[in-house]
Amino acid sequence: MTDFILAHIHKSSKKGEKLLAILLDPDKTTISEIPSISKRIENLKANFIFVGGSFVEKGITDIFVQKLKEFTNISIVLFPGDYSQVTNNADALLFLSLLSGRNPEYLIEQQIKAVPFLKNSSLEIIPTGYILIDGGTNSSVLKVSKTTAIPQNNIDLAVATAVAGMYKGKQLIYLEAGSGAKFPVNSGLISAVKKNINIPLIVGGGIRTKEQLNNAYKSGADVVVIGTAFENNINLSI
Ligand code: 1GP
Repeated sequence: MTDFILAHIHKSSKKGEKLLAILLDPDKTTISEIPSISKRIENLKANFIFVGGSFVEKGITDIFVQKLKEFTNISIVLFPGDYSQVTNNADALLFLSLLSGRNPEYLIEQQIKAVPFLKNSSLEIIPTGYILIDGGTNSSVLKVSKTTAIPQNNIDLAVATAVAGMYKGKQLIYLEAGSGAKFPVNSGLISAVKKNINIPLIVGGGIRTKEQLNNAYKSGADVVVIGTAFENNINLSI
């Protein structure tokens, strides 16, 4: 097991260099699109490709990541909706705990189920506190996890949740407004969380424009994740 990706994020965070991840959902992208998609991701100078989704069929992620590897050298980080999406073909795995929810399935059960897949694995495993913030839609993560999101104005709860995650040993905090969110996580919330943790911060959900991207960066996001805007707009320039 190596720690290249987390080390990369830490180093960039210290230097104030902002990182971009493009999220690909194997349920929404076909294998035949991978060559052109890889080129588009390289043109955007993304640092990472996150791969995952809420409803991905078993075995698909494995083939999907293998194919991506043929067309790009960008690091591939698994962002799995469930344990069956774990594949050794990627570079790293966000080992997520859904800290904003109270459903044991996503706090510990899925993690236990993932262990047999991780035996002898060379994946870099990154303990990540995953926190859902209300993005104005009933997102897939909310539906699947049967949890509720933290309201955008409950900054104290979002901060306390992130700090608890850090004390529990998480190496990254991920603030998620949900894929296709109407509005991304607000700047006040991002900056309050950032001020209270000393681990890197990922922000995603509903980011569609350069302005929203820069806003998240300025507020304290070290890594921003863009999925829907990339999927829907082949001319996306950010
Ligand atoms: C990753 O869910 C996000 O955190 C991606 O959200 O699809 O809205 O960009 P979008």
